[in-house]
Amino acid sequence: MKMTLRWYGTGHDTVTLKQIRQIPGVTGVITTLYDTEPGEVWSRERIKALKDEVEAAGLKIEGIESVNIHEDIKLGKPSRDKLIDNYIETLENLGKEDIHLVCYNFMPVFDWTRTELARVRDDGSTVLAYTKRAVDELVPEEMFNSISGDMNGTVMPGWEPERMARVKELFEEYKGVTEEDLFDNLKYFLERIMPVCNEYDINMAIHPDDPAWSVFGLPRIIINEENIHRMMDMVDDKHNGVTFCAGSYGTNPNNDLPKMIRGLKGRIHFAHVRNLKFNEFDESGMPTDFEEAAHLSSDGSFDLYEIVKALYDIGFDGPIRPDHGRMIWGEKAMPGYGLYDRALGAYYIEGLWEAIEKSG
Ligand code: DNO
Repeated sequence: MKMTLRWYGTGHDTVTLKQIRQIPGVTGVITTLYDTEPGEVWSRERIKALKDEVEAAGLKIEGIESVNIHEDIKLGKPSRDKLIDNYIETLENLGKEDIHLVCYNFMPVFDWTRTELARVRDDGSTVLAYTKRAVDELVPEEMFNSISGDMNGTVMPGWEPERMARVKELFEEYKGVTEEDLFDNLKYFLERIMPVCNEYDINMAIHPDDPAWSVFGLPRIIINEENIHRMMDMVDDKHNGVTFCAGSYGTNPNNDLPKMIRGLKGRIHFAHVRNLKFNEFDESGMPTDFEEAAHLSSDGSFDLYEIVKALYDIGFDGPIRPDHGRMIWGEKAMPGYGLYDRALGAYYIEGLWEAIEKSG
């Protein structure tokens, strides 16, 4: 594995490349052109400038998270062909700059969903949290308003104000769009981009829906083992793979994370490793309240040793990153993406990896 940290770019991130370079074992970043809109072509010049900046700091771009997919592609509208042409051009430009991993998601309207960005835990740290009650009571347009005050002046991925301004309209467009439609539209997109991925050896790593169930009645498909395999089988190409995000799949306790990892050998192109803490469940055993914990197994509900061991056992050699961290030590940063707790997370995962390697 290659240990990395997500970095949003100068001017968008409170964390600097210089700081990232000082976390032991971190050799690369996962980054993006944060100010581009879905559907826009990323120019080779801008990609090169970003790459030069990262390399000057002694790091490497190990992948892009995300090149976002325009809603018209997810909706299967006629305008999708031109938008997919643009996506292909972006992939070509990334390939020419020797970047071979792209993380993306196929979630309608919202990226990840949380109801709080700064829930205070017993130790005084703050974390992102989700309560079903709040989702049931809120109308989607209000969700952004109710949490935006806690963003610490940053713009969170998937919650850009432009996108939020269109939420109502987007909900109208998704009326009647089923999970089957979404699978069809994803297949169409993947079939069109696979030739360029093969030409430039670009691994596409779909990010799961977070949380791994439908929110606000919108269809969500990348939520469990069965659906991931369906997604890979419908366009069977090794470049059509996944981002294994423990925190997203793990929201559903029926997803056996180590087992899922073992079944995805060769197709996990990128790993997000983090922990969650479940606080309440409904009668069917589904969580109705969870919060993000420290990476350490004993702080949350997941066994991080088993997750890292499964990745080790399948010979995972791609980029891995700690995922959302708690906000600690007075840091003011994008919720989930401060420096301190993610650095602790990286160090912990590296420790687990070293111990597994040496005892194996
Ligand atoms: C949130 C992230 C997501 C993820 C995208 C990938 O913190 O896990 O925003 O980057 O869904 O496209």
